[in-house]
Amino acid sequence: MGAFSYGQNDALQDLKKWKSQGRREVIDFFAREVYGVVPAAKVSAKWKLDRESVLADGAITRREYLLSLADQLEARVLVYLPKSEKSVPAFLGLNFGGNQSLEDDEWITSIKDGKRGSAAERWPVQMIISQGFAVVTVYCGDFDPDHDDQFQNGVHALFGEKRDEESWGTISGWAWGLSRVLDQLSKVPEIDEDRVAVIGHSRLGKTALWAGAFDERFAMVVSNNSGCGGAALSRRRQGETVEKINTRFPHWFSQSYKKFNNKEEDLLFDQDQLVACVAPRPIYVASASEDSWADPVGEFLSLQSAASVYGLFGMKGLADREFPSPGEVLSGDGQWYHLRMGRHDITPWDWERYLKAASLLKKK
Ligand code: GTR
Repeated sequence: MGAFSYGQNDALQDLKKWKSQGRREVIDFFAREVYGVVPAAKVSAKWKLDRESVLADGAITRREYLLSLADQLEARVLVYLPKSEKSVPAFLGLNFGGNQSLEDDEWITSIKDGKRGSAAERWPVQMIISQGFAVVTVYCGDFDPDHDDQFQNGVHALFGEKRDEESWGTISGWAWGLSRVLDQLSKVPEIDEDRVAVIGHSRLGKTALWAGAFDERFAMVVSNNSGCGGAALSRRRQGETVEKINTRFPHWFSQSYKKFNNKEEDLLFDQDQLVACVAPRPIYVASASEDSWADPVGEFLSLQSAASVYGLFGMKGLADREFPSPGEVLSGDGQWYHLRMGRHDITPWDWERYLKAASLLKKK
């Protein structure tokens, strides 16, 4: 496996240039040509505590907040807080199946009578809380439904926009939603909004990466099994390709992304540069050994390539590490990677490692 190198962005030689120009060019490229541009207009936001309950003999406080955008769209935000004298860091991520998928408990407001507790393994709340972190999650469909509906609803409908080639797709809409939740976390006194890690699995791992690369307020990024359009290098064309993803999920990206179908070499920047936009903030990319569709090697090489930007900040990242064997964790300066044994998923095994890496958010 050869080292993968940039070569497109000469700002990579110089920290000042990267900060003043290079990073901006990369973000601009990914907005216009990959995920789609968010309209410039601001929308109003209201944040209201709807309900609260106390669990585990007071060790956990659970709340549902309502985030209302432009008085049109309502997202229900489920929050778990550990008992703590001081404000705590948090993990913020979207969920696939509705907030009720986190726990088999009638208390949680259900999305479309969805199955309760079906994603409990994916969200080991007790474990996360016991390590001193809050959990903040929203059903992704509250921001945009995950199907091709010509952007008639969800966050896209809030702007009355005229769409063009570069208009935002669903992943960009989800990422924007995450930022709108972050805007409000200063109103949750138990959470320190400056220490929020954004996390996601699979399509939501692509979302977490785009959200964290774009919005520098996120203190850490965890992108789990994110594959094509996430951490994996597109130019390798392994597993899912740009053409395959654009065909199966035409609504995820901008229209302009379609021109790279089978033309990955024309991409001005590959996904490694998006990963680099997270620097110097900590990033954890993870793969699963049986998840060849997401191209684990491509996910690793992308992270490793981004180490050159961490290098500009005086951080080593995973620059000189070999691709690991299943079960191995690589921890570098600001960068982490692991290859979990098994299939495409996010499991307590993954979370244990994320929590360990995120412990640096506790020391701030
Ligand atoms: C697959 C898709 C992947 C990944 C995954 C998921 O069908 O090809 O890009 O996002 O779905 O989100 O579970």
